[in-house]
Amino acid sequence: MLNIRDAQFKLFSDFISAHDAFVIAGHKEPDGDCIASSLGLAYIIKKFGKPCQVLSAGPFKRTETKKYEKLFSSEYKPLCTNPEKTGLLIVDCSEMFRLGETIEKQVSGFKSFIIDHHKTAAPASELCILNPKAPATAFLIQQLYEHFFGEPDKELAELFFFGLGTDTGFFRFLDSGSSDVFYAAGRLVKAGADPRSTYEDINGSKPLTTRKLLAIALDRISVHCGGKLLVTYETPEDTKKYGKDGRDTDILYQILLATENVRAVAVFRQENEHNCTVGFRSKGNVDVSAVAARFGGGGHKNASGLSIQGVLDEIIPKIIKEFEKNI
Ligand SMILES: [Mn+2]
Repeated sequence: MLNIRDAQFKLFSDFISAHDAFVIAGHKEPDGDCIASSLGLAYIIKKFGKPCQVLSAGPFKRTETKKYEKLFSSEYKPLCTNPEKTGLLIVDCSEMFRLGETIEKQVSGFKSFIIDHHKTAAPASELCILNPKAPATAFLIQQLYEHFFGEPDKELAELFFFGLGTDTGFFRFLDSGSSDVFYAAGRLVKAGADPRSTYEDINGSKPLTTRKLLAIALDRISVHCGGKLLVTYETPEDTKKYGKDGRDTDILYQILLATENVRAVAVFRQENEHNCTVGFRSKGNVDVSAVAARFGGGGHKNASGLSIQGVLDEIIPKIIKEFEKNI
């Protein structure tokens, strides 16, 4: 079931009624879905006639997110004198730590409501609209808007389309059970969203360095699990040479996963002397969120990741071993 139930609409409107002002916060390193969800929800709160502030810990790394940075703040400013009457709306994540340390510290005292589509074991609040089957949080926020206020205007429709387009890999990740998502996308286009320009916003204008780094990552591919798993990595030297703006991991995953017989890919990055991050993508029923969870990470069945102490030479073999059990 992809659509929000009546009881959940009621839960949400009760939360809005119970508070005088709102803080909206999504996960750190916001992506298009997180941005669209945060700003779309701010639209809704304003329509309800209540003040709200939109927070983000940043950084706004991805090319398509940069123009939205100025609409977010990293510092909470009280909008109402009684903190009991301030509600926290958490979007596109379900745990407080995902907001980023700076934001978490400022908002941890408020009563919260979560709207999210990530699988989670321990949501920060029992007040929530959580649907791991939803392809994007923006898809849930769109439903909230339409339920209470009807058709969105062009600007809001574009924003929701941006969120939906981001998390669905521009509709490539959707299967035959997704008709409700396409109906929702159709309503957005009817309201003025332009698929072609949104696609260009999400996928175009990448710095040339991203292409150079891509070449390095492709050159380093190693093959595991009888050809079902591809692994590659980025060293601190690469990062130094091409900068953090030099990454276009989405296209890297896309190219790797399109390889014959490949079911999963893992991209490793040595962030500093002590720490690595790892991103996983998979196809079909290969559940990479289970692999990520074994090492303290999380995410979706076909897209997950983790941050782990150690160096590439130690971590890569450990994780390949885990894949051998799961693939
Ligand atoms: Mn999302």
